[in-house]
Amino acid sequence: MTDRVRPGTLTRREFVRRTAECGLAASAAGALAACARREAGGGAAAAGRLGPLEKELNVYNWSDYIAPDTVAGFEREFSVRVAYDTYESNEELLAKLQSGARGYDVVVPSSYLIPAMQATELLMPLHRDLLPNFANIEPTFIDPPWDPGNAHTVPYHWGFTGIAYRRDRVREIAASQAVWSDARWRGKMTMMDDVREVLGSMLIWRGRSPNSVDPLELREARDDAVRAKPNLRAYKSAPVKADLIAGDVWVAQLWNGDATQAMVEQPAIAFAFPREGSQIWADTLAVLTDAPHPRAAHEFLNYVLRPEVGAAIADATGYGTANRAAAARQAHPIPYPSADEMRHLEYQRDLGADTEAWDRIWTEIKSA
Ligand code: N2P
Repeated sequence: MTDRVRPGTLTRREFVRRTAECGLAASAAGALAACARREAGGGAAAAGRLGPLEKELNVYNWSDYIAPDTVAGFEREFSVRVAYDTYESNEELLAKLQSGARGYDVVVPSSYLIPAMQATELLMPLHRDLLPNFANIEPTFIDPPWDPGNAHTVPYHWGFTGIAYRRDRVREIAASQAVWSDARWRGKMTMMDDVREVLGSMLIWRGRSPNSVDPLELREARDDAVRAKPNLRAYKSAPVKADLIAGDVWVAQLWNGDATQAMVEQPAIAFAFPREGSQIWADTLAVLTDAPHPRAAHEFLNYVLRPEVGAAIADATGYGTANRAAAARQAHPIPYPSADEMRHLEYQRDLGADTEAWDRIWTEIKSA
């Protein structure tokens, strides 16, 4: 992997190479996007280019982000053996790939990670002719800003960040990003082990954008995070569900679906939406450029896109699905936020070269 590049941009050399491949003049980014769309459209030869279905598949996904029988069902039907591995953050996924890990086929990056993965050629242009079930995708997620033409990714879930808490331990809770500085819950609170979530919350608390790259705003957010740190038991993401259920943690920054999963096991858990607003994201299914089993990877994506498979996953994970046909099968699908609700939600965006500054600040917070 090379250095990170600015969102949606390529090095000049890379741009020329890719446009030449598509038979275009290296003149306009629009032409490149159109080319990506053409590639994604595939053609009858696509299956042939990928060869026959392999016998194995390696999936690298977020923890608790699939239904219990999704993988077993795929293995049975396609006679493919799946090795399944999990991560807890986009940064963990990227670090793993940047450290040279090879062998993964399918990964599940969030929207903000996609431009950097595309620009560094980590993602394979999808062979859309192998994904007929892509037709089930909800129109909201077609041609999204983070992946024009859905060239490299299949929309999976969307969700937002809030505050999970134990109603039986914490009588009243401020539904506010201010809660992290409330010393009453010292040692009983966690924030996620996730730079975008921790700094993002602090920025929102001060009325800033969670995508800010303003050095002064970032310093202020860092200082707020450092001040809140003594109140925290740990930085812990999805695995904090077990601590909430056990009652060791009373207030936890958490994504809505993981909070729902915890509530199913412990009805005393509630979920609050911070009044200052919060962050929204969309997660996607993608195939790595050097995937050893690209055909099986496409088959898996197409399988997950089936209405009944997608509905089972959305039911098990508690997240909103990007699959309209799957949502139609759910007893209680999670409605996408209305325009009014969206005013309190901001999509996490790629920070480009400023990702480094964020990473540096995260190291400072962690070592404070
Ligand atoms: C799954 C959490 C995935 C949501 N446990 C984060 N984008």
